[in-house]
Amino acid sequence: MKAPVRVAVTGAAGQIGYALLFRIAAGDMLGKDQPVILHLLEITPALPALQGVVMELNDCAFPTLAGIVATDDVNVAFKDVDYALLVGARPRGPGMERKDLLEANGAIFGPQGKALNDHAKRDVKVLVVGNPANTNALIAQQNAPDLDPRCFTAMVRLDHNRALSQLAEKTGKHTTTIRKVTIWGNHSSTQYPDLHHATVEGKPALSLVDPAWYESDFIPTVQQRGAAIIKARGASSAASAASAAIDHMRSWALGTDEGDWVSMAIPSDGSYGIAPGVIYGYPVTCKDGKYTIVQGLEINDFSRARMDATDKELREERGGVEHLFAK
Ligand code: NAX
Repeated sequence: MKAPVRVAVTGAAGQIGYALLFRIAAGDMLGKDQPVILHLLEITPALPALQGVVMELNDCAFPTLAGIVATDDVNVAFKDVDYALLVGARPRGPGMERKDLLEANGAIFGPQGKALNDHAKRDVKVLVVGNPANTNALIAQQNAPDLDPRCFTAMVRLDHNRALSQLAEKTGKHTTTIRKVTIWGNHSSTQYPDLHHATVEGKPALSLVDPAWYESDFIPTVQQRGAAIIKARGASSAASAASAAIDHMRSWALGTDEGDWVSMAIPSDGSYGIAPGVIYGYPVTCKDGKYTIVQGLEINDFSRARMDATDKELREERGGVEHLFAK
């Protein structure tokens, strides 16, 4: 067994938290040889429920669970953490405008960014799941001036996995035969699920499906999948979101497969004409705990328009939260 690492999870008593913590504790995220100390953050009224989750975690007697810190103090939650999964967020309430939603989340992710800045390990890997995930990640990043901006990422891996599953179903092949799917941009309905570089059993994906299916069925289905789950289940995606969060962190920490890539929302750096300043979904490979944007992909007019539309939305969101950035 390696020395334990510290993994913070916010919103730990929520529904994604309940699907996530047991898998992290069981070694699904960082490996069966990597003990973890869980740092669980909740708001004060949810502490009793969180205690119940802690009791259940202990009752699993996981070999890789080396300790639990449960708290409502963000400074305790992020002390010396190596990984931080920011799941807790303010959902949109009845009559709430987009502006109010961004503001309410700013009040969560600004202080959390500052606490990470002050207390986390200098190479902390931060994944924001709570929506609006990309812009919440940006707020946290902009309140952590002493950390490398690249420590902050947001989750488009659920969208990536949804794209794999739709394409697998259409082609009658297993998801494991699919490579090089990309989710560009925002985790919202403007995201662009791109199959132009994807392969199924080594064949170009777009040679196996009707272009009309790709444009009018696949893209909107992936974009609207979250809403479809809410309609069917009466609650938002939880186990699949938790599973995608595990996938995101595992790829980042342990690396991506040779000949494939994953989608991560990361600070834009001008690659593919997306100017710096937003947290944008890109195709990336990971090695030795670092991610690198896949370069040199050909982008046609169809893709360009969609990549720019989701970028535009992210910059509008940014415009609504810039006053929350640390000076
Ligand atoms: P729940 O409402 O079940 O749980 C959220 C938990 O966060 C609650 O227990 C709440 O007490 C806690 N919380 C609120 N403010 C907090 C704070 N300041 N510090 C610590 N904890 C706090 O929501 P759940 O279904 O778990 O979803 C969590 C977030 O994930 C939501 O914002 C949701 O929109 C987002 N999602 C993101 C997805 C993605 O792909 N990026 C997909 C799934 C999900 O919709």
